[in-house]
Amino acid sequence: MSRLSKNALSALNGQSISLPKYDVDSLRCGIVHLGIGAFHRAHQAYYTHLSMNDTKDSNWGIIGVSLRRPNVAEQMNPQDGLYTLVEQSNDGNQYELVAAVKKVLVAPDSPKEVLELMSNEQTHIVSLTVTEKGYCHDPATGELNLSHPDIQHDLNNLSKPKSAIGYLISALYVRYQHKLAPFTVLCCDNLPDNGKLLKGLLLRFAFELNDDFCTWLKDEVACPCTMVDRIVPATQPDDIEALEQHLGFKDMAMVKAEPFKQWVIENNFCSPRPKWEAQGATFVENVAEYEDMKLRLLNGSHSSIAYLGFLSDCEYVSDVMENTVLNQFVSDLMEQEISLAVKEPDKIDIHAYKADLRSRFSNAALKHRTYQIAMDGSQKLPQRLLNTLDYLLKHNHPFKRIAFVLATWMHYVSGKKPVSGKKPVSGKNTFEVQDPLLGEFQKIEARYEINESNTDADSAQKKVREKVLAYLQIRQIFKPSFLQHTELVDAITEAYQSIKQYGVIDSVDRLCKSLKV
Ligand code: CS2
Repeated sequence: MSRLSKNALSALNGQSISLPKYDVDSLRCGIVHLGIGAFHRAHQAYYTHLSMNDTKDSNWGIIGVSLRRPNVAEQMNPQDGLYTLVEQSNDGNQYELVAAVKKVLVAPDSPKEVLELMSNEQTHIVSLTVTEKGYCHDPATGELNLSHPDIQHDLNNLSKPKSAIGYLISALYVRYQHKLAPFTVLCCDNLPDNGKLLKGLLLRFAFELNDDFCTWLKDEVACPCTMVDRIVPATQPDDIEALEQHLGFKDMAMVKAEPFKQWVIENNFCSPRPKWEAQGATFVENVAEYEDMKLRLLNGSHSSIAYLGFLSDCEYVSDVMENTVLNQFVSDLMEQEISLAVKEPDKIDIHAYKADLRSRFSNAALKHRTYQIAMDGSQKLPQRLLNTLDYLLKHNHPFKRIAFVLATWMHYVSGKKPVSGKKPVSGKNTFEVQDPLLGEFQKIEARYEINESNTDADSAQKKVREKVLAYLQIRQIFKPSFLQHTELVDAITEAYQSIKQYGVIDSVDRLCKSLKV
């Protein structure tokens, strides 16, 4: 079967796939995107594609950059950057061919080319989806981790950087030195106040370089905050096969996504930009309330679903929603705890928003793996659940469900599924934990595993408490105040012990009953 490329376009005409309405051969690039994964292709690149469809011009093409691996370049470049977006719902699939990405560069192979592009005045926007850990910061404090090996490297090798921060600084420094207009830095990762946070990291790095540059960066470079939303599971080999059956072409760069999409952007650009608002993006003066709502309700529930679900043998998010006990837990978590720490933003009906979330999580056509969401918890928990928890504790609001999720996460990071006496987990009991702080978790596990054996019930309980405290002492994740909150430590310890004894689902059931009394 032949590979999708520009040559295939005429054969696709008339098939059940929407084709670009702009001239794909004359794509000019105004955007460089760092971290071109599936999410960018299904979200920002798709909005840009819709915008070019609308205006029929091809002025806003994108050059994608991968900061580490060559796989996306290998998927996209042989296809002239083309890819299919497959929107999946229980009503069936919708297919759209996207041509907004001109090519993909692999930064470690061509750092000079990437920097030249970013330094060129034709580039108006540099956007990013480099995941939470790509910012080389401490998630608990939001500060740049100056001892991060990539930051250390970049401070000494600015012409051949490794990190996203290094690339941004290096290109902005050239623009500053040559008195060129800056580009807008558009952060599209799930971090609170993402634009502000990124600007803080850039300024911290620039402070090490040059004072005047620091001032220029502060005054001239806009880093709008954004709230991005679309559920985009990783593409699996059988998705590519199914699409091949449908299209008659092999598309190695396809992405699948839910039909829903949302983008709220701070109205703060220092450069021209596409008219994304004509495609449903919302421009506002302050994104914080939208961002908090999304991070806390959607992502907070998502991570909870991932840990509870994965340890209960639910492969997909929709499997969790099909389980009555877990489904009820997710609803109660949103209604009884998270919602207390969320303000309703302008023009949003929060009840409808939550109902939509439940139905989006239940989309069984989407096959979104709990394991995928569970990765990098150390980078995700602070903005998804811990800021909420902090608020709940300060206001004396209920918090036991979040404490339960934390206990589940503490089991998860051990890399072993808890085996309850009643229901042994099916399949393999151990699994690989993907997290930049895995080394820390392993140290804690090793310390307490030895001590846990051959102990009576009382000292076992004491050991569990010590283990919980050891996790809560990880400064990059948890606020020091959590350690002082006895009720919180008790609740996590109790939940941890219960999961060990009864497994996740029975423990959830017990917790729900105890909270309803
Ligand atoms: C998910 C998000 O993988 C994860 O951690 O929670 O990627 C989620 O699907 C998106 O933020 C939805 O907008």
